[in-house]
Amino acid sequence: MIKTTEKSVFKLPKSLKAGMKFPFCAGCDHGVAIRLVAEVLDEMNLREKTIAVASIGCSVMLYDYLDTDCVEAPHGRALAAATGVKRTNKDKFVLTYQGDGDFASIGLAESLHAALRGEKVSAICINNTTYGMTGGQAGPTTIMGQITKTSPNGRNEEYYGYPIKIAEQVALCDGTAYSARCSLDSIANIKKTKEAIRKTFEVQLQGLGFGFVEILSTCPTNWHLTPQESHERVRNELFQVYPLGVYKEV
Ligand SMILES: Cc1ncc(C[n+]2csc(CCOP(=O)(O)OP(=O)(O)O)c2C)c(N)n1
Repeated sequence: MIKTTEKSVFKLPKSLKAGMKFPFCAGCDHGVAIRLVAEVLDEMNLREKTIAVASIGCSVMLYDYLDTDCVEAPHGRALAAATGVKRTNKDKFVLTYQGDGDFASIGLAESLHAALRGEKVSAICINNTTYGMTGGQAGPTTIMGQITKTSPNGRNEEYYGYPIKIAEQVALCDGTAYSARCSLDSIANIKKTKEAIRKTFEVQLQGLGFGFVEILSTCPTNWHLTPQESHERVRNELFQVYPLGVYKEV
């Protein structure tokens, strides 16, 4: 046998399909987020009992890359689908992976009512402050002054109203057991995001109620910024509007 002193420093999580390349734009955080979900599923030994619900938007890619059972929900309906999946399969582990448009615009009723009902599912929302897949229109989390395809002069309160603070709103629901906002702009914050995902999964396993994590994310293509500038925007502009932290923990 050949002896080697080399140490393995990288291993593909079992919960990610082997031999696939993420299709995301350069600098998009979706790939990091999906990888973290897969790592936590592996570490908590949940892969075999997971049914993931993918939504519409760039988050739909979860369906192709996560090596667990998956269903695909129409735009905004991920938490309605997840409710049905969990209630009829109580022994399964059920998670949703959604964009902010999916979770907090077209799906706002489904999302908040799942939290109010205290559905024992885990929801992950990738907040990139725009409708990414359809080309960068204004979404529910587009911040004041942000220029998008449908707010060419910047978002203003008179025409568009104000952005929604998702993690805070979810925390207000009595059925919510955990709600946090994280970011993927630095190694330290990636580690915190992984811990928040783990916590979100734990509250489901403990039957405590609805678990939620909002992840501030980049969209370099539609923000017209480089990957590096995009993370700077997250730090310099988004952190003020969307402070990181745990908003509820039962
Ligand atoms: C019922 C319905 N309405 C609209 C669309 C068009 N649509 C597809 S993706 C998308 C935007 C998704 O934005 P978001 O949820 O923020 O996710 P992102 O792509 O930014 O990750 C829209 C409006 C659709 N597919 N179905």
